[in-house]
Amino acid sequence: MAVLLSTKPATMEDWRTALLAEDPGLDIRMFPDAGDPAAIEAAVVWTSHDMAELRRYPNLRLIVSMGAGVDHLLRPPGPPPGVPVARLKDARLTQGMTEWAVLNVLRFHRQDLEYRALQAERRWEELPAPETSSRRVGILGLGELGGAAAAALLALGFPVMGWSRAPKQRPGVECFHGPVGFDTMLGRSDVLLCLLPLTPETRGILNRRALGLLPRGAYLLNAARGGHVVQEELLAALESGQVAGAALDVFEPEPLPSDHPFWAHPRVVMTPHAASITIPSSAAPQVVENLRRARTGRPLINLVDLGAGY
Ligand code: NDP
Ligand code: OXD
Repeated sequence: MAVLLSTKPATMEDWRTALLAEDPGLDIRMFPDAGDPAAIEAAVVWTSHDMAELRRYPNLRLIVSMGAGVDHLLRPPGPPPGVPVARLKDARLTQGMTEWAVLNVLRFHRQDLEYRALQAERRWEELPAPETSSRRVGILGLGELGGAAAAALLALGFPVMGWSRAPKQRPGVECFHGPVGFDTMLGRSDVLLCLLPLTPETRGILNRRALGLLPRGAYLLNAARGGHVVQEELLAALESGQVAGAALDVFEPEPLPSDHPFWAHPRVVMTPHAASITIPSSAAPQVVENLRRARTGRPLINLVDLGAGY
């Protein structure tokens, strides 16, 4: 089985090394040097890869995303018909996102923006002590990443709520689902963290209406996809004070143009889609496991539900 590998040039070699460390016998073809298209049976790809290109390989029987999100793989034309797509569920990816979530919840909770502004003015001024047990955190998406962030924030003493597509039960987390659950949770979220996949249902979900449901002065954290946020409506909510601050890791488009108002906004903290970065050596075992399963016709792991879009 030949495996097509396609990602940013800077990480291509790391991926090759990591996959070969798991299975030295793998026949890895580094895109665009695929060789005979008929030899390619699996493709391990990241956002840059064009799905139309994958239609060149008549014997392709597995596509593996190098990340948790697969929205880029599913947008038209989507994967070649009948070819399953697997995603990553990786402990280090989850750890990275948990750290980003905790960092940014604490940043706003502990008035870090305000203290930095005071420092810039050389003012020695104590602000009122924040109360953890009354800072309610709502998490959109209670999957691999949202579930782990919920557990970490609960352990710090925050009241945590979560919203998912199907009803869920998680110890200590107040769980919501559906449109009524969405409105109810947002109405109580002093901090809203978005960790949803980007699908037709969730695109633009953080719009004027949703931001208006939040308690005035709430904070927004988005590390899911830029397409979840209607960016100009978030800017308006920041200007009016409805949203007191935002930590944003993802944007549309990426990179965010250098003249976009988010860059210089005093209430916006940005990272360049780096909340959690896939580490090839951590992800490689599950990728190679799936390649073995595809080769031997066993059930694949971490499969994406192509109908649901995640
Ligand atoms: P999962 O698929 O494990 O979890 C997705 C969660 O979202 C599930 O709880 C699911 O509900 C819920 N959900 C999906 N659609 C809806 C909907 N229409 N209404 C309500 N809830 C919905 O994904 P992950 O946690 O692994 O990853 C989430 C996203 O994070 C990725 O898709 C990716 O976009 C982003 N990401 C960003 C990174 C970064 O560095 N910025 C790094 C990695 C991922 P249910 O449980 O009912 O299925
Ligand atoms: C992912 C990402 O989806 O890094 O894994 O954004």
